[in-house]
Amino acid sequence: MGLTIAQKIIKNHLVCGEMKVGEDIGIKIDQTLTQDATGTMAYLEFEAMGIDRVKTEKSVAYIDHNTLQTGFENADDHRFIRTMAKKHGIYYSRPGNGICHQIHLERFGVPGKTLIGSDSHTPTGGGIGMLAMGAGGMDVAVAMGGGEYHIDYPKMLRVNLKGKLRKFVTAKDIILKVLQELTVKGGVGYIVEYAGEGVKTLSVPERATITNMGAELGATTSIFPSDEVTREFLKAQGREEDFTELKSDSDAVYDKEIEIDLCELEPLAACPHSPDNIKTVEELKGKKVDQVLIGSCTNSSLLDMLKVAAILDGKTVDPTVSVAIAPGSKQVLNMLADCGALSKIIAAGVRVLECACGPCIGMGQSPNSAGVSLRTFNRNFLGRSGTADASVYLVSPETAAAAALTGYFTNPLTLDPIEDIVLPKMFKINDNMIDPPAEDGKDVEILRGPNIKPFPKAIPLTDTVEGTAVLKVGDNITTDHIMPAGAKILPYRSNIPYLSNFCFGVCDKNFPENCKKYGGGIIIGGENYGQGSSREHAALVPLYLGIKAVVTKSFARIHVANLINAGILPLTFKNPADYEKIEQFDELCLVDVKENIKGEIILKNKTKNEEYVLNCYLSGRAADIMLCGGLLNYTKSK
Ligand code: MIC
Ligand code: SF4
Repeated sequence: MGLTIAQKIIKNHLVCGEMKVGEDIGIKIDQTLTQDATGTMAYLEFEAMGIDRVKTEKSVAYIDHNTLQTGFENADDHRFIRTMAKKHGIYYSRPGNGICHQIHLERFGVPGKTLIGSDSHTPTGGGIGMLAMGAGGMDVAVAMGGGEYHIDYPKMLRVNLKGKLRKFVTAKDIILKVLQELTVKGGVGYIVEYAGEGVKTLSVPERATITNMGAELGATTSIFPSDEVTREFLKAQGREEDFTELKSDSDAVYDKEIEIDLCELEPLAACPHSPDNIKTVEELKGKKVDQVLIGSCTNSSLLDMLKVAAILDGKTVDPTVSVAIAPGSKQVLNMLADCGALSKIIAAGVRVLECACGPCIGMGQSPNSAGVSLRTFNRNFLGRSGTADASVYLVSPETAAAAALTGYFTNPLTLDPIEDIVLPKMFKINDNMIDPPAEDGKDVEILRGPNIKPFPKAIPLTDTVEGTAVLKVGDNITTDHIMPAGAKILPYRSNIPYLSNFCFGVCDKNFPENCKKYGGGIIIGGENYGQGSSREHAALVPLYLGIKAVVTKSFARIHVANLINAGILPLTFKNPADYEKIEQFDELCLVDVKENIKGEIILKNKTKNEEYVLNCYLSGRAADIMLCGGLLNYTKSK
């Protein structure tokens, strides 16, 4: 039987386990990346493992999230990460150099290699044919130390792209269409592969927009073939030697297939507050817009920015709209400046932000009260923009630019024609904001600031787990609900005790207090609990607050791994209807936990005098991690 692209890469990297759907497999990791909002914790964890130098082919530490320095905290974290990188053999991308995923694609990504990153949008690398996955910081720390990365062997989903996009209909509209078809949980348990004649019509940055936002499907990752388009991109980045061709076998078998006719695709928008709440821009036409933001790891490539410049050329943005751009990297910004496109953008009245995540993670640019914000980003979860009652829509750069000019949702198909924009034959290559590690890190001193506090240590599992149902939440709870981000809270990513005051703030302001009152407890959740970010803080902070188990209808992939790594029991209802029977503050008790960790566990509801059956089904390794009390203890014990 033939293999898919992802199956070929997995086969080449398989360390343990069988390539059978649902089985736990361990794969060798060639490259890792971290960003600063998850990086401090990941490097503290790496340090706790006591390894001198990373064992990967390439590891890169990026500073891109916490770049708003309103106090010493973020700058201290940057300095800590810089010295850790220098000492332990990691490349360091300085603040201002750009967003991790954009730079990794430009300067480091290699087709056919494996990459994990402490950021859920690491699948951006699938745009050049990498098997690139988001992971918790602890998993990245283990991979830096040479350990394999574990996933459940996924099913394969093929998206057939037919035909060619019309002008002003974009790669963003393709992934929004896929989200409409599959929803935010439709990708769980799958790797999504793109195929068909439409593939060759898409450039690498366009492919990367699609694989980037595959994170919103809940997929393990997404991947494109590596073909002549990939070779041209790598050549233009001065890295043609990194090219290898990758395609699926003609008799490869997929578990599911969908088809998208690019010729018929319309400009789309994801409406508040979920990336799968899709409408056509035509349906939204005429709706007033207050803010337009162009950037983020989804849409901040040179190609995206050049299109925006061409649309805005010689015009002025509507006076009632605040418009800003954040180019994805120094390379993009530098090239925009060189070719005069930046000048067109500035002349039109756009606010130019630094090359970083910025508003995408609520680091500035919060919209006005009840504001309508059009963003070329990938997430529009409630409250993420920093304005609780704002309505955030996710759109393409073309749709964003059209609204910037008119002040209303405007179908970009009605715009004046612009010239065809193609990628340059050669990008401007200047890696002077990427510091290589020291040859020998022995003498490098690690510099720590006072905000860096030790992370909570998991405790080995006990046979009986008692606890109050301190919180009950519904379906599709995101990591932004569990551990919100934003400019005010993000500086405390290395200070779990302080961060804990904000845990679940969007759902229940009293959650931290209740945890203190009841000595922690158990969380009850619905479907797809923990979707979104890879932030392990969404597990470490509940651990700090004394959460012992999370019982849901289903979990998102990265979050469930983070819970296991933190030694918190992830359990699902055997009968989903039992979810209804538990109320907040019921007294619960899990019995014979250790014995049944690979099977079914009984939950006793002492308040209601009822019993429910829960699935635990941890693989051999995951069960051992739980029994040891988390991944760090497990890794040390080996
Ligand atoms: C995000 O887009 O939510 C983030 C911020 O990049 C996160 C990582 C984090 O929480 O630091 C992600 O996607 O994993
Ligand atoms: Fe940064 Fe936003 Fe991308 Fe997350 S989604 S990595 S915050 S740009």
